[in-house]
Amino acid sequence: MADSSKRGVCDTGDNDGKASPNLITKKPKIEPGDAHPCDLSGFGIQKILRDCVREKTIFVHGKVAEKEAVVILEKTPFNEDTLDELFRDSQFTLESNNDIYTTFQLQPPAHLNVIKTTLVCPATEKHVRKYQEQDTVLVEETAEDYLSITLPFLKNQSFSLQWVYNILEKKAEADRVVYEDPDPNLGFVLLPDFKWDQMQLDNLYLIAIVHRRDVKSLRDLTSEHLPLLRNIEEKGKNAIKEHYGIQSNKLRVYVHYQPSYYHFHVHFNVLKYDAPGTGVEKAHLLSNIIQNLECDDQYYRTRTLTFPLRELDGLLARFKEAGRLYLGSVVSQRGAVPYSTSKMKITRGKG
Ligand code: M7G
Repeated sequence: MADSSKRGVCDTGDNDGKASPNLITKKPKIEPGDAHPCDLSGFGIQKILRDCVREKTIFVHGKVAEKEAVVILEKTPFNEDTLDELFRDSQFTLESNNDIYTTFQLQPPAHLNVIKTTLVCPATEKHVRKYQEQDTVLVEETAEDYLSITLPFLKNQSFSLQWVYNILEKKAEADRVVYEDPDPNLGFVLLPDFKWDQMQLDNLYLIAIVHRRDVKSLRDLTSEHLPLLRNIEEKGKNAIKEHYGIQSNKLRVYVHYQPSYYHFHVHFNVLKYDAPGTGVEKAHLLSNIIQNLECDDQYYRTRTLTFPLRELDGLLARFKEAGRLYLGSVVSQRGAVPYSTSKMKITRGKG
């Protein structure tokens, strides 16, 4: 079994989200003006794609050195470990004072005033659409719809998986890997998700990416994959406990359907973090997936699966073209899908 090299965080048992100061791993510093692909000093803003006031995140479309780009700026949670420093070293400007109530503007030292920034460059039109504000509708995809509409669409139109292969082949993010099981069938790489800045545990978010390349999504899973799924659940949770001191019952472990990237992966985040994409219409708990496959090995190959699609998503257009949308929602065929009732045991009380 591969190593789960500890980097930084001390194991304090259940630490309730309190980060050790060692949580932050050393990151290369990029100064403004550096000839680096991430130099955003000349970023030309074209359009605000989405401004999430509550999440304090803004998605901006623009150009970096003539290339299409999307930049995501996000204000991150407070780090309890740096609060002392924040009070000690900030400049305070009085705003108002009334009786026992006083408001200030607090200007923290630069290193405590960091904005998590994600750059996608060159961004495709699909990336721009992914981040754009848009209405969402629920789609009910029968097993047949999957084969005739979704599968052909995703074979041609899905996002590149290059970043995934780079991780699996240690060509990128190798220093961020928290745990790896190298087994070609059961193995996976566990590392911090893009969305997590690793500054505090309150928004801990990791992904487990499987080594095997033949599982696109939830739809492909059968009981053949149970050992893989159980392995990810058990070893992923253990690694997080060991590395970050977070108990498994404080983790949300799930799979998206539809995912953005059709190489099987599992999301791990802390329960108290209301991460994007955790709604019931998109997230499937890994423990439920395992139980469903234990009951019916063809569960995900035969069921009608419901998921949200945004109005500019090409897949939604395909459902419309196929006549599978009706007045803004999908024509439901759930009743028409054969499902093995012999496997259901219904117990009814007397009377
Ligand atoms: P998904 O369910 O396919 O799609 O999850 P979603 O983006 O709609 O959630 C893919 C996950 O991989 C997301 O949580 C992304 O934040 C994460 N992710 C995407 N990229 C391109 C990267 C990357 O380059 N590195 C890492 N570590 N995570 C990524």
